[in-house]
Amino acid sequence: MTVATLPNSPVRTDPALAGITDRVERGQRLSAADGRTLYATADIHTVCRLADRVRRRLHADVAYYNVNRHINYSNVCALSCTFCAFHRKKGADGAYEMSIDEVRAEAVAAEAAGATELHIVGGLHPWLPFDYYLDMMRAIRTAAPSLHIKAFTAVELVHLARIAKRGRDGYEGIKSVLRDLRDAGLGSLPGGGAEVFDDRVHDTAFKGKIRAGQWLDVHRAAHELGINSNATMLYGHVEERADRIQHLMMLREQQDRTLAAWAHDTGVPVCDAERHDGTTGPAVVLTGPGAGPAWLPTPQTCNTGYFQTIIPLPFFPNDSALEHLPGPTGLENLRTLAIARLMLDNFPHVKAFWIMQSLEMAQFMLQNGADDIDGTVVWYDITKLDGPTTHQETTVFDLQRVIREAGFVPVERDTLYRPVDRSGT
Ligand code: V47
Repeated sequence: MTVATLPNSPVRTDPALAGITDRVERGQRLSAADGRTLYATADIHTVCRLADRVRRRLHADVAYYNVNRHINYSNVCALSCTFCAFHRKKGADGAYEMSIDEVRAEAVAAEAAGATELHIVGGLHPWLPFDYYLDMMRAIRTAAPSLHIKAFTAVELVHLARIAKRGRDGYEGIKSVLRDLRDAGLGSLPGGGAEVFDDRVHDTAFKGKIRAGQWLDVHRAAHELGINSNATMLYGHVEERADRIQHLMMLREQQDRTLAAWAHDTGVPVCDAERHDGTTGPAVVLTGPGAGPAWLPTPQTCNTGYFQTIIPLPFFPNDSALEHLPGPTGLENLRTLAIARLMLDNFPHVKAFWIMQSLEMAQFMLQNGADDIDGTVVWYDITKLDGPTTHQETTVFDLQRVIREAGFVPVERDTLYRPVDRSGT
């Protein structure tokens, strides 16, 4: 029997990526044009390899998960975003709101099951008063004091400022609502509601929602109050790839401003870089060759809050008004996550949210830029990966298994990325 030999096949890389590779090796910031090149190239291997290089500089072989619960307290929403299959109008079939007692019971059960975090978001409910949200925070804090409450997207917070009659006070109104919620128990903000920072996309897919400037302002206000937050990017619907790059640039610029003083004090490199509007300004780059844990902001070293994590969210068309769209493919999801890692050189973490990406894809993503896969979740109402059920739970054992199989050391973290020590339990 003869065995056919394969012709020599040297690994080929796209020459268009040479400059980007050089910049990543040197720890220089990538431009918007670089971002567009990373999308245009057929050489996805090099894109992923570069993202992995940067990810390993920051986190070596560690990958994070947490033990958490998501609570979607109500799906009643004054808005009708076309990408959203979650919202209902008051009184419509399937519309619900949880009572404070129900939320409290969930919190107690979560704490008893070992959760460290509650992630709470809902629709823009037209008549629940501001006290409902304060009472929710206080009830959780009293009944389950060990839980960190990560709650309310920027969109909800603008709505809360309105119903608390502080909407006319603009930035200060938002800040005072955040202060009240923080004093009642709020610990940090999730990254939802950002969608894609582009006016055309906004008016097509989520008209009526706050625009980019206001979303960024809410997070800026939180950071000024010492509250950490995350950021998302919902992609794969009516936006263009260039819109995604612009979105990432706008997040990056806000983080530059937030981390400038911290970087100066800690010796993290600051250089000049292009901004999304063509001007230049100081840029904080956490991912250069000297990167490592010492280059990561922490609540101990940074006296403001900051963006911790970018979470790229692939659009799920099912049951939404944009159901006719196909949604992004697996490769597009992988590429987008890798590009997010490369462009957001001042974000400590990149999360592959397994609920939307699947555990299987989350493994690939850990090898190509991600360092976090979210947590045990249990109930999740906003998107459904496998059929109609909102029970979407995984175990710590499975989270650890997928992380190990991907070649990483699983580390349980709390919401602020501090390792959780369970040796005494
Ligand atoms: O804001 C809504 C998105 C977000 C759909 O901060 C959809 O750690 C896909 O923000 N297809 C909520 N996405 C989820 C979110 C999140 C998730 C995990 C972790 C964190 C974090 C934040 O889900 C919404 C919206 O952008 N969304 N509908 C859909 N059809």
